[in-house]
Amino acid sequence: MKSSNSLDAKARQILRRNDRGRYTVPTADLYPHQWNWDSAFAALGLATFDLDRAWTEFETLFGGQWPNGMVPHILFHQRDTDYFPGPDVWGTPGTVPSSGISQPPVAATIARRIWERDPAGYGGRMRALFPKLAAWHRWFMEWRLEDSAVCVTHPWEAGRDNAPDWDDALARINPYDVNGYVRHDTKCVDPEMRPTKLDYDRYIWLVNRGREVNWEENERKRKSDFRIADPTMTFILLRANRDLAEIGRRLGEDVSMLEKWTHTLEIGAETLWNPNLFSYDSKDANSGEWSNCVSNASFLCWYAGIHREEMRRHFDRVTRSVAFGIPSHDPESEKFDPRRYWRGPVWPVINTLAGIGMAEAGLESEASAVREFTSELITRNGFYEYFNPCDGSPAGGGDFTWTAAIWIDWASPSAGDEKWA
Ligand code: 9WN
Repeated sequence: MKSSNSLDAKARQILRRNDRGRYTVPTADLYPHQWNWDSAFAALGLATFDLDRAWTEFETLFGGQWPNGMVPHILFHQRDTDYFPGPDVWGTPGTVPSSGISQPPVAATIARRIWERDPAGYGGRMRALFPKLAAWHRWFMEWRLEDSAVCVTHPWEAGRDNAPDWDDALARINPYDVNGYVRHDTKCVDPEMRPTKLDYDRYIWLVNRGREVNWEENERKRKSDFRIADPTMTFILLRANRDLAEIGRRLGEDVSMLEKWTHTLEIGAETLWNPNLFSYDSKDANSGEWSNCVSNASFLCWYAGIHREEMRRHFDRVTRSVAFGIPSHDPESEKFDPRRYWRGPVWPVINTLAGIGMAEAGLESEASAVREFTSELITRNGFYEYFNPCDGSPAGGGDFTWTAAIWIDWASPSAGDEKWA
């Protein structure tokens, strides 16, 4: 096992190595472009040793913001890679080639944390970013709400691609016009750790439907090919919106609209309480059906400032069933698969958000357990994308940006205990 000092140094080295100048790739071969929430985490890590570069990361990300406020989930700054699906498949109208969907909006929360390190020095850059963050949040409020909770329109939008949450909705899709493509991901990673071919066909089918309507949100909403209210988006936007309001207050901005949105999202979060499962869950906006999934996103309730004793009990239960928490899907479910991506593996990045929320809610022993799981997984194996919760073995891409970033900021013994808010 490596010492925490040498791991801190290795984490910084990974961030430097994945740095492409004005943005950071999640990992070199598997994901050779700029991903939205990965980039916010990259900024979090970079800020521990290069504040200026951390702000640049956000500026590049928001350089790809669409006129309607949407910030794409991938920005393709260079075209010469064999990543699939690339900009031609997405066929989006933006000036920076991009995907046509978004990703969980962690940016405001992370920007606040970084800004608090040096409010005077970086006030100008925070001020310039503030209206862009607000425009992105407005886009969610305008286009993604269902019963005040936030929906995803593609499994990639939630950032939890093949989570069992989407199985029923995807099963209704017949991917009739998808054929002859070559996957990039399975060239880099064992296919057993990735979504299946049928899942992928449906992801591409959904991209084809978006491209067909030129990614017009009103058309997409009208057709509603896939629309699921989800705890990842709802809890993360709720938290981000509170943080953005706090940033605005400190900048002397009018934050009344942000406060109104927070109130709406608080109501929306409660609509994701599944009374039969006694858990936060995702819900199909088209069919009204619950997914019946206790996922790692369900445990982001504390991060959103919401406490439910039942969730603490689920946490005890799911972490007792595995060697390392938090599994991305309930280990007692028949769909649990400890190696396949979002159907079981532990994701350090979600552990970080959940752990921070638990600490803020005063759940000290749960928060330390999550931090210890994460720290041990990384110390034993390195900076992988995700890990098998049963035996701790590493999975997915290696030398991963957000795993390195959360190590330096949160999981490393040298990171300290300071709370985020
Ligand atoms: C598709 C980059 C991204 C993360 C997502 C994660 C995975 C991509 C993929 O990698 O998604 O966006 O090809 O699987 O699910 O959360 O942002 O790290």
